[in-house]
Amino acid sequence: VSVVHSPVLLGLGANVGDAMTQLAAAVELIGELEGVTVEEVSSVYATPPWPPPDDPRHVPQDDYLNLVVRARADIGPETLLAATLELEGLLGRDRSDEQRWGPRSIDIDLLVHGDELRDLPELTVPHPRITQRAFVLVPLLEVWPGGALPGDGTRIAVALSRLAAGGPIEDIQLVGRLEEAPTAHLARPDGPIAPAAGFLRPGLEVFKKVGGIHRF
Ligand code: A4P
Ligand code: MG
Repeated sequence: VSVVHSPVLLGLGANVGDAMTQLAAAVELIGELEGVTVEEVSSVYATPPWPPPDDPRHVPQDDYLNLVVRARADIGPETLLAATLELEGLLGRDRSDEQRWGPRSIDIDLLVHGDELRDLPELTVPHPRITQRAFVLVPLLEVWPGGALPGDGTRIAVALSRLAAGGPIEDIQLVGRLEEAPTAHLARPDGPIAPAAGFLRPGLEVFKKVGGIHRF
């Protein structure tokens, strides 16, 4: 496991059920991962589904709520992704019942993991579609204003201005802060969370014990 001191950025989205509660729960659980410290959470934005309606890949669905989390991690990208995939399942996401770019109760994308570069189907980092998505770039710029993508070094601000040159981004609406959301109570699963499968090495304890009711 590599020790990473450059920031980790995670993109979260939800458009099924109580999206605000799902986002709040996901942020809380990310902060409880062993080896992960959440440093900054962006505002919440309401965003139209991507790809847009004039794109043949568009899926008609409700608007999303999106935010970006900036964190420090001393776990590598494979371990972190395994953990966030596990969190998605814990929060009720059922991937067997999904369409690409279709509606989802919670989606956690690993956008950037320090200077790490991966180019595999199961893990591509930086996330390959960051620069096409205002719903990622706007909250990303908020929490990482001087940020640049490892690899080609594209600055977030430059990527956003390029995207804006190609079409409107004013559809991205500021909703507010997670901590202002009216989701005061959140039922949490009891007991320890099962360790993630997949990339996780046997014996590695990713999760701290969580349980009970948390307040936001
Ligand atoms: N995977 C590879 N690299 C990564 C990475 N960097 N982060 C693999 C996360 N996952 C990564 O994930 C499918 C597989 O991708 C995972 O098993 C993992 O091993 P997925 O979440 O089902 O992704 P996907 O839908 O196939 O593709 P993509 O492009 O990641 O889609 P999104 O972003 O997850 O699409 N519109 C708005 N406005 N807001 C949204 O949040 N989200 C989506 C979902 C579509 N449109 C949206 C939004
Ligand atoms: Mg995803």
